[in-house]
Amino acid sequence: MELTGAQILLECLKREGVDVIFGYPGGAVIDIYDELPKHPIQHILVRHEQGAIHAADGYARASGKTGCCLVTSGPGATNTVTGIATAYMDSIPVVIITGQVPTPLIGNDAFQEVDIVGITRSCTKHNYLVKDIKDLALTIRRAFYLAHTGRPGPVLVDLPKDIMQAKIKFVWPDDEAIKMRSYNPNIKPNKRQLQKIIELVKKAQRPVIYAGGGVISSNAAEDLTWLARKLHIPVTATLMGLGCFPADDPLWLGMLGMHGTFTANKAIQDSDLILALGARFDDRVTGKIAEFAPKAKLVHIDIDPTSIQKNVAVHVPMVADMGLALAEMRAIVESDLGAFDFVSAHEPWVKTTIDWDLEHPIKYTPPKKGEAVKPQYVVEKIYELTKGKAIIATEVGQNQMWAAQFYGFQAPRTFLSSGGLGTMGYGFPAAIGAQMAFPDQLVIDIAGDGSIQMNIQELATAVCYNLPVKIIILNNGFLGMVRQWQELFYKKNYCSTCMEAQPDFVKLAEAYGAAGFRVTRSRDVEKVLKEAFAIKKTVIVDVRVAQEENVYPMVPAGKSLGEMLLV
Ligand SMILES: Cc1ncc(C[n+]2csc(CCOP(=O)(O)OP(=O)(O)O)c2C)c(N)n1
Repeated sequence: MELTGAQILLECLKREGVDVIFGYPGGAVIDIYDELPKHPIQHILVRHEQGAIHAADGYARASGKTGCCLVTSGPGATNTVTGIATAYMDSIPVVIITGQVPTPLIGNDAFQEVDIVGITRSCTKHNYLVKDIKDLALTIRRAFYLAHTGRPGPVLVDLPKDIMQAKIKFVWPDDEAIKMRSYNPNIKPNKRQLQKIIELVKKAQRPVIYAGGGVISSNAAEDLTWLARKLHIPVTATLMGLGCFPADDPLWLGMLGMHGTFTANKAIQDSDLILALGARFDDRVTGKIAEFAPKAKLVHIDIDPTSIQKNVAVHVPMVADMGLALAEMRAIVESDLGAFDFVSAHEPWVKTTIDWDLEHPIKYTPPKKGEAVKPQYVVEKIYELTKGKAIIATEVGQNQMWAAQFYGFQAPRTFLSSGGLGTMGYGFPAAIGAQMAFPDQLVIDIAGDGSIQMNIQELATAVCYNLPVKIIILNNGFLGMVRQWQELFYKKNYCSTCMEAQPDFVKLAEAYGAAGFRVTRSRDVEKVLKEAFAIKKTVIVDVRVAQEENVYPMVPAGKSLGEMLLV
């Protein structure tokens, strides 16, 4: 039987396991929307296309599946670009379906035409314009294959309207057909090389594991935790790696980098062996590269060969899937157990790191009587009340760093944050995506008053689908992180960072049909949070926090990790 392009697309999405799609209709995709109700795919109508792509991204990060969004041509497509770049920088698998004007009109400046394939070339893993209905099914299959294999990432498929209306006999391409000669990610770890790494660990006196998002995306957190404990190696992680190792374990050093802990940064600078696992030596992590880990041999395992030796020179490089590499390493260690006493070998070093932590724990000055709530206290309370079991999304800025520092992440896929791009407005729609994946989980967006206003319109989406996402605004009345830089490095010239004319967030929540609370005193924080978490509704909690609180420690941009500013 012949199917239309729109029918083929939906049939393919179904077979790819897509159960939810985030989108926004328009003329170019109306044929797809016309078919959608006949398919077992739930469509979530967002209020802005940026919301659709961030929600698909949040769904992917939380669930480990590939996220999917559908938008129209022209402005619909361009509205997704920030979200595509966000997913690209953080290696998140999403497939973006964009409508396009009919093929005969392409290049004619037709109504709502943009060259979205050209625009997104540098921020997608790959992108396609389908010009012939014969290619449609294969293209969709390849898009999903590319999105989730190798180093994951966003793949865009641009679909002209006439292709959606054309008809052809539907054939589901088999696994052989989707293979591409030019695309063969190397996923197999080299066993000899792994043995060599274990030998290096035996010789090391001050080893550190530096884990990144690759550990989470390859579902390797359990093996990493097992190995760190067996080999008795302290663990630090990037922002993207939070949750790959339980924060209440004595081997946990905290996050490293610009707003990392004293202990993690000191450990990196003193270490003699660093195992960099699925991390890419971002400048927010390394600080001044020339002075990064001056005493250490570097081992780097990553799925992406172009990430290796890109920012720093490494001694032992290895291209492999992190999940396979750590599973294999675990097997080697298990078969060799008893042959080497890793605990005795590394105990003095572990003890040193614990002492550093006692000397310089992550901390803040509690408010004096009558002073405003400290934002860090709010995050601590959220952690206490949820016992580290919630899914936490964040916006960008100080709120993001306080969430990273003061919430003890216990499990992978419980922290959703825009790491690479630092996209304000990411957290709330991402939380909506995560809540769709896990309807019974507590999903919280820790927000700033600036960032939340970037995608506040998605309150309507959350309310419409009864998504009980909690938005906790750490409301300092400033674009706090920029203000902090102005304070520290620009002589307090607070130009355009004071958020005047704020909305009344409580009334705003209510206007959308959500619940709203305001907190102004520390003693009310716990009570209100409890109440908010108990309600099965979308909730905003507007917490008025100290306006000029800073995030510490801080490594000033361009300085080495050894040059931290402490509280
Ligand atoms: C889309 C976007 N625009 C601008 C920035 C630059 N920026 C980084 S942090 C920040 C301040 C964020 O303010 P707010 O959301 O109130 O959070 P706070 O830092 O106060 O917690 C800004 C403007 C950004 N990261 N993303």
